[in-house]
Amino acid sequence: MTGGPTPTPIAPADIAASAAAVLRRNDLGGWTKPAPRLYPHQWSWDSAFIAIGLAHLDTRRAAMELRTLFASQWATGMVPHIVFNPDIPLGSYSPGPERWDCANLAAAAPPAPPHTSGLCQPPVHAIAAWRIWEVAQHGDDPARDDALTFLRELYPRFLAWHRYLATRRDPEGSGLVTIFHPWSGLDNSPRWDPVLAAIAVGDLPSYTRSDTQHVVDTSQRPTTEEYDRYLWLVELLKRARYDETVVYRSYPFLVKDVLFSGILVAANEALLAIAAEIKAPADDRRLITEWVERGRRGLEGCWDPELGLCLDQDVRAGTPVRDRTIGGFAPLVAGEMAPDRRAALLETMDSPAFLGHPQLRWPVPPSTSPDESGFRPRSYWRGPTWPFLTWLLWWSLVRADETERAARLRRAALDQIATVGFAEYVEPFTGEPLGSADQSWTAAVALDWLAADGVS
Ligand code: 2M8
Repeated sequence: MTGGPTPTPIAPADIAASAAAVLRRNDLGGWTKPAPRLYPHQWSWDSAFIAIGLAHLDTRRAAMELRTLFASQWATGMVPHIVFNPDIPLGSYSPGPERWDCANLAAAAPPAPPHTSGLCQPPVHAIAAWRIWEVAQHGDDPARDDALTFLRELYPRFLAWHRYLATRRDPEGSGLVTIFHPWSGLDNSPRWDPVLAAIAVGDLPSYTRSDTQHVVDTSQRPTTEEYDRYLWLVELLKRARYDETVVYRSYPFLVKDVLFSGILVAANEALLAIAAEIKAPADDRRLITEWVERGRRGLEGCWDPELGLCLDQDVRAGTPVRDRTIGGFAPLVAGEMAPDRRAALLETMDSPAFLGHPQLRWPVPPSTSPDESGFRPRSYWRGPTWPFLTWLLWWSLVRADETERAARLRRAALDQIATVGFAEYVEPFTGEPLGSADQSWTAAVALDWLAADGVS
């Protein structure tokens, strides 16, 4: 048990080998756990980032990471946010499969085991698959053939996943994905505070948290009040038998998540590239192009000129959530902005509210702006920096041809890793590593950054 990982400085030349060793240690066969003890199951978007890192070690193993995850895809196309490891005792992680009870309640859940959760996380998967394909181009012929087979095999699954998000999670056709729970990526971000505040917790069956047994400094994790609400929302989803139509009718937490939506746009562009490579039907390509355009229009409608950021929308209240968080950079992730929009977003990024904050130990983005009242530098998604999200912004800057900025961000991120190791998240001012040590996606993005330099 730790209060936070001990900083383990790594010589820059050893980062690639150390990162590979982390991924090897967390490898459970065909998939990788996000962290040695805190997260013992397969998580959806962790696996996508992990596959990006694994691609630089072994493209076949990287492909396997996504194959394993998509084997638990629901009949609706949803990719569950957790696929539970059947080999570990109940209680090792909570809420566990017995609490979700998806196989029993949800008509669309796949046969269990493995059991799954009933939520989903941002669709980074097609982006990862395309990265695997790109890396395989530098390999031998059999590796390239296998990568093409993988793209052909997974393409219909990616399409079903994106279709699910474009329909059941966007019945309004707004281009924006509706999330049903804070466990959709950025768990206790202040982005969800006003929505959660309006929710009264009912008769909640008792539960025991496992996270605070691994991270004993509880200030680094969500509070009890937050956990009560998370678990209460799960109870409500169970009552709706995880049916999106029922959820949409009566459920209190419906948020148009701009970061999730921006990632979907980028993932749809990756899917278009995959569709072209495998010569998918023209109708598919037209549909995916429509999703890309609709997504960008949706994000455009969430722009807040005063904050210079894009804002999530509380569907029930019909209001934007006016918080400055990393989620506000969604249009950069989605790509292709009008020049004035792009300039405004980059200005916000460079401003003291984000990378230009004078107290930052490294100029990497905090999850919440230090200027926000909800900012907490040690609390999970309320302020710390998350290296995999630094990677997402870096990747988006590269795509946007912001070469200089991207290079600066990458240098700062690698310096952070060399100083504190592969921490789950990092206190933005002091540089203290927080959460779990040896977090897989931190190691994975380090490998991708190094490959961008030809170092690994
Ligand atoms: C965190 O989420 C889980 C719940 O899904 C947790 O707090 O127990 C988040 O950081 C999430 O984005 C991440 O995928 C997961 C595993 O790393 O941990």
